[in-house]
Amino acid sequence: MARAESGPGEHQHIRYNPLRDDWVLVSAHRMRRPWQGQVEEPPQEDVPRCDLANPLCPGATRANGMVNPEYKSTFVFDNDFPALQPDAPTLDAGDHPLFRAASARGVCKVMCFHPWSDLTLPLMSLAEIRAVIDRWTELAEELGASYPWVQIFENKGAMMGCSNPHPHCQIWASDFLPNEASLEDRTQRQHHREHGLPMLLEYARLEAERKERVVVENADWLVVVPYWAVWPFQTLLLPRRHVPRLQDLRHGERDSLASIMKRLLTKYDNLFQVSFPYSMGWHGAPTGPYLNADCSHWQLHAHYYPPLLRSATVRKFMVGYEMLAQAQRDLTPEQAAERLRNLPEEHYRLNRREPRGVGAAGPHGDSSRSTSSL
Ligand code: H2U
Ligand code: ZN
Repeated sequence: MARAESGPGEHQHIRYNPLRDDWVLVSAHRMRRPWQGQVEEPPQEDVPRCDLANPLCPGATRANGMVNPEYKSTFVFDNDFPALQPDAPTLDAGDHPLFRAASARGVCKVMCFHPWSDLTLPLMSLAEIRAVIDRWTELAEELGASYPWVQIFENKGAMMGCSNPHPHCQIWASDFLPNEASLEDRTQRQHHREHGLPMLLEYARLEAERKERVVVENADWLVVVPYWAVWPFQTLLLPRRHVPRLQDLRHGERDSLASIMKRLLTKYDNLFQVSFPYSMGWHGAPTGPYLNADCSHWQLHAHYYPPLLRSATVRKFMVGYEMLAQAQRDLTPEQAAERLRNLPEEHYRLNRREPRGVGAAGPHGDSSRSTSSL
């Protein structure tokens, strides 16, 4: 079978994802087809800054009857509807290999990024984003002391299942390696064994040289639409040096991370001039008992998976061929990267006159956010 040549252009081809050990079908010419299918509601733009009916707001009452404190920065609480709980009975292995089960233990937390519901990460100041990164790191370290996997993830926008219009993420820690974690552990371990260096460190170096899939970069970080991206505007955020876990970042790297996140997420919002929906999450070397094991094959990274394809209201569906055969994408990763790269780094909402006049400085106000024009 013929594999993709180095310049596949508009011809359909398949590309290999070394991190998931699978393939994606790239059919760039399909972007020209008409769309008469489902259109989505555009993301909500008129979110009130504070609404006591929103359980994530400071002072609001949550589902379990607890009242949130008047928090001023980040705020972490135990999820009132946790998918994982610390206590679970030990299960028998099952009486047949086709009916296997195992016990699962863990904790689920929710982290509010900011007291204001009308902000999102790209509209927050660098100091406020840095506070989020610091809290992520603390949680990764604290929960990672005993749990093998600490999954930090953000569902942004109703389209990605976000249940509250308030900037927040979730943290699920488990006493087992979830599927994606064990898959990436296997592929990175194998690459390290065969090539002698971490897969994603080598990948970042190559992408930095090749440039065609780079969206934004700074001295410490690189964001690319990966060569094997499945979602139209999927990106991969990578450190330039070998960093196994969030808790291994230096202070300067946390600052440059805040900066590159703000630049990337501003571009995302500017693409269709909406608060861009996505699911994102961090992957790094496993923790708990793995803290004493050799994890040198692991490289910290964040995945961003946005569902939108051609406008604020037309999303990509992962159905049909994707469910039954393999993932397929329409525009090439290079085209997606070029579009994102060419977008301005000033947020579109900061150029727009808003009906609501807002003058108050934020809890961490600094010059990187013009709160008065939000
Ligand atoms: P999502 O927007 O990604 O669904 O995250 C919000 C989480 O907040 C969700 O998992 C939790 C939900 O269980 N939550 C509470 O724990 N208490 C509440 O009062 C509301 C929402
Ligand atoms: Zn990953």
